[in-house]
Amino acid sequence: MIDQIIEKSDVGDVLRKALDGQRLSVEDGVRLFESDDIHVIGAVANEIRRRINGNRTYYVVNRHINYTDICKNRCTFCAYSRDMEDPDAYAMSVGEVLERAEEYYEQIKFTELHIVGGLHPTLPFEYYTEMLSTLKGRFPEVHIQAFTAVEIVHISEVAGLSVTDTLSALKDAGLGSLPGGGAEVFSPRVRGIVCPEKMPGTKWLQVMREAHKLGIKTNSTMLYGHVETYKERVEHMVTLRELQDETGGFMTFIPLKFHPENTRLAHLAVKPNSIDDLKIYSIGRLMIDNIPHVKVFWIMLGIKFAQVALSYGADDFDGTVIEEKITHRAGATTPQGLTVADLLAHITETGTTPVERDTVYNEVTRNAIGMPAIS
Ligand code: V47
Ligand code: SF4
Repeated sequence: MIDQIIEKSDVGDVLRKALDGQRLSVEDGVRLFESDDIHVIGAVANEIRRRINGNRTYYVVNRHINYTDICKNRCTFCAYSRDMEDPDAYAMSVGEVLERAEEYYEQIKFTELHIVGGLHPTLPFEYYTEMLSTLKGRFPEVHIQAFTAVEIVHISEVAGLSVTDTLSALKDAGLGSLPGGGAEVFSPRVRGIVCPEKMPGTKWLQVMREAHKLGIKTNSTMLYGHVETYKERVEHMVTLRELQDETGGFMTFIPLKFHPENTRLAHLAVKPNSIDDLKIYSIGRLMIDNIPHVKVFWIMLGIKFAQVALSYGADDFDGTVIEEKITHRAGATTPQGLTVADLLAHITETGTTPVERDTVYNEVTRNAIGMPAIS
């Protein structure tokens, strides 16, 4: 069936390569983005998704906490960050971070805390280690996924330590894995426009390499829909694929849809259209053949489209979240979080099978009173 469909497609030769397990080149990826044959591309991405993850759609019961919005970088795409003197700027104490975590633990027994923030100029190294050790002391079973590669470099500068020593110290304090943020688009041209103060993409990759060497798994992302070209998107994907060949430490690839409101890129005001959204998931699945999961962060994509993305290459629907500030300050109209019941309903509606996972993709089962166990 799929053979007949791809035969008629203008990108049939590229899709055939993907189905035969051959690697796609940058040129192949650009042709896929240029093609209008999105449903055929999606069908092939769905086939590959099924080969890797079957009919399963993973979800995680988690709680996001953004500990500070004060950031010295002030990327032009970011509506979340503030300067220290801004009246609504905030930085939580470790006690406040703990309180945030406590708020929902009794209700949903989350298995993951996802913690990221800005690059705060004065918080000391001990703030980060104490945050981790306090949370780990209180919630020993919960996996702490915290600090993007950009924060890790900032924390290492604050600490006066190498990246490796910083990662080791954070791991000893309770860090479980790194989220995928800060990658944006690796192209120096794009970074010069959207995040000129942010460290180069090569540094992001180096932090991930060091983390993987220490046995710390990580996610990977791409922020799309601003000034990047198709070629720059595909090159970003190939760069992730190359590092994954080397380390095997990436768990998932997460396309992040740019929200322009309240940002200094608001004048672009051309949000990626829905076809482009689907292409990102499908082409991401096809290009990056060695990262096992493609995650849809429904907060950024909207629930309905996130459901559709599950048939276009994505296999992971993240998560309960509970509180999200980064995209909501940039105009997102999605809810801040979802109940587990709603999450299950949204996944089930797609005809796929919801599977609760922990952060590193072990399956989770719950007993009669909702306590999680990893199987
Ligand atoms: O690096 C910032 C993005 C990232 C905007 O690893 C924006 O599981 C859209 O990385 N419009 C931080 N995106 C969040 C992040 C993340 C989120 C969910 C799950 C995971 C994971 C990671 O958010 C930043 C940047 O790429 N971002 N501003 C904006 N206006
Ligand atoms: Fe700071 Fe991250 Fe926002 Fe850039 S995206 S300004 S590094 S909080």
